[in-house]
Amino acid sequence: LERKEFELYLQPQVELASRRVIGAEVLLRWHHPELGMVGPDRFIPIAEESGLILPLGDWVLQQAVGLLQRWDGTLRLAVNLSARQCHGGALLPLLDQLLRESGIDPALLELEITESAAMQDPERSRDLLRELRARGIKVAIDDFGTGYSSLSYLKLFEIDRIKIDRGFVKDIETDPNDAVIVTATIGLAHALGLGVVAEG
Ligand code: G
Ligand code: MN
Repeated sequence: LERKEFELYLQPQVELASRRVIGAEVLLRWHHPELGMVGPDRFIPIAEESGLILPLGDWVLQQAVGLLQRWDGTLRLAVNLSARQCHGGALLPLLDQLLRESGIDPALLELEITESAAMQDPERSRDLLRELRARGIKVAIDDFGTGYSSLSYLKLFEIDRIKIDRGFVKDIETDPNDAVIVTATIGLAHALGLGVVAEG
């Protein structure tokens, strides 16, 4: 962070009905002087373990809100939250500060929490998600179907969207099982009044 070696990549999200880009997911990349580009699958678990995910995660949120402030007010940004950020207690004060200072529409910010992070402490997660949504921030469950795959949290957590893991989506045209799983997940989400994002 001090050497400014992190960069944010934006993965567009396309609304299938209109075929329009409606926003993007913010993905971290580390440009290491010797290792070259390092993916988040390599450094996020280490940052999570060491606690460095907290300043890193704050930086990502600040950058995302800064982008939203400069954009036109229609495109949304999704930001990944780590388990430690969710359960650390500093997230809500930071978000309040960023929202107040930027004046952005909170509904343009979507926070993604993984199944496994949410299930580490279901009660606290439920309270956190409730607090986020009370501020008008959108909430998505990331990597749906890959972690605990417990449907009980769909009852417990108030969320806006489900993100179907890329592992189910990538072979959807050739693997009939994947097609069935994705179809069923979309049906479940829509019946619950939730949006769906297919990853990958
Ligand atoms: O860009 P890529 O698809 O390789 O990212 C893989 C995963 O890395 C994402 O789905 C997400 O779980 C994680 N990741 C990427 N950027 C961030 C970030 O800013 N914070 C956290 N906590 N995880 C991230
Ligand atoms: Mn994600």
